[in-house]
Amino acid sequence: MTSRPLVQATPGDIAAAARRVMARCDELARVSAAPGRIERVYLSPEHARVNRLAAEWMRELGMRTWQDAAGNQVGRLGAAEKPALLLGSHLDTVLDAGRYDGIVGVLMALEVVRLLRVPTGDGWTCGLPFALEVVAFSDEEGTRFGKALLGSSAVAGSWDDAWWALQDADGVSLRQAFLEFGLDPGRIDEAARRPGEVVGYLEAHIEQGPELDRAAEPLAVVSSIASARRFQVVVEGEARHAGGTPYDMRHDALLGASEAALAVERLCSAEHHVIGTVGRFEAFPGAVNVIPGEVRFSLDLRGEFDGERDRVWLALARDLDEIMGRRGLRWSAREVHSAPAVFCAPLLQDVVAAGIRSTLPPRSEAPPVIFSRAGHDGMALGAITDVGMLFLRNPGGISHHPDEGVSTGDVAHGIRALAESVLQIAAEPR
Ligand code: HGY
Ligand code: MN
Ligand code: MN
Repeated sequence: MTSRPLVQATPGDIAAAARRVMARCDELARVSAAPGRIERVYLSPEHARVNRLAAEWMRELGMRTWQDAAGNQVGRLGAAEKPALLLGSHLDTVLDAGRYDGIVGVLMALEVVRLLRVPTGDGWTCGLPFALEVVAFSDEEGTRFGKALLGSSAVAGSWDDAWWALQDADGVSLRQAFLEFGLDPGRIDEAARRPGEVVGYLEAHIEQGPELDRAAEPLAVVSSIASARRFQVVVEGEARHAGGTPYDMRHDALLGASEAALAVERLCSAEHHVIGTVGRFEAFPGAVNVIPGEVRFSLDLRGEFDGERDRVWLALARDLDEIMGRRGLRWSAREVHSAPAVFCAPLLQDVVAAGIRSTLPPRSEAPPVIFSRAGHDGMALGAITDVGMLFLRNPGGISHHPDEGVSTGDVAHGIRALAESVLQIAAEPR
């Protein structure tokens, strides 16, 4: 690691790059399935449109571009025989999303390529010991099919054929959606990278919480990414007349499920780094004058360590047995997503810290280091390569919401820090 900054860009270059990132975030925000809000899910027409835009911006930089077998949009600069350092993030969104979650990381990665590329006689190349690739992952959120990290799981070679049967809210299977998007399910393995092809994965992302804002810090090193498990829980009771059924005869699925949701809050808030959320909650038959006979709700459970997370899940299962037994209800849970915690590689944490130092005023204390409660594509990439992440301050810490934010100034710092991180990796003895 060298303490002398390696990036040669002028403040004007960096400021122009940050302005371009912010303008392109606004442009991509207009590609949505729902007017007036941002909604872009896997294998949708909107996914295809942002891939075309990203490919165009990659080609402008002289990158070779392709859409891989899982619908990820990829750009590469550098000799074909070199392994690649992967940069990037995701372009898919949650429902009614903000415009920076994932998006800003893809666009910052493109600006790093712009800063580090070197001209050749008829184009550009990458003068580093590795090639640079920018990957715009296609499904980090799992919004459409419930299973997250589908695009990055394909790149990591961990695709599970059981996922083909996953269905979206309209009953369209993942297999059918692939075919309609123009992808061949039989070729999914072609998206997989062999470990020797990749030297690492480095992602810039907004912090999806308030820590940096509260600390008045623009950037942070990420230490690890929380492990995740997602469940679809069903509570079954008895639908009956809302007026004629006395309380001692009721088996109200909604009240049992409501106690369950409160148990999630009680158990998780007693833990240091386990977080549980009930995000979707549906009562059936859903008539105002019928006692709900069935409730289906989602559970998103995360933890800094897999074991802590799993211990809370077992405690919750015991609570659900007690609640439903007391109320004469039945419950079941289907796990729809699971990803282990990923600990960012020490070398990549160090280069990200060096990158942060290179762009901020000299300081005695080390840059902030944050545990990411949010999930990221690095959770999948961790299976094949070292992962590093740079967080950018998000004013108010709001995310997965239209008010999600990041400042142009912090994006400028982030671009310089990310570029410096790449050069620090390149300077490492190989
Ligand atoms: O859910 C998450 O934590 C991420 O934003 N997909
Ligand atoms: Mn994200
Ligand atoms: Mn997200």
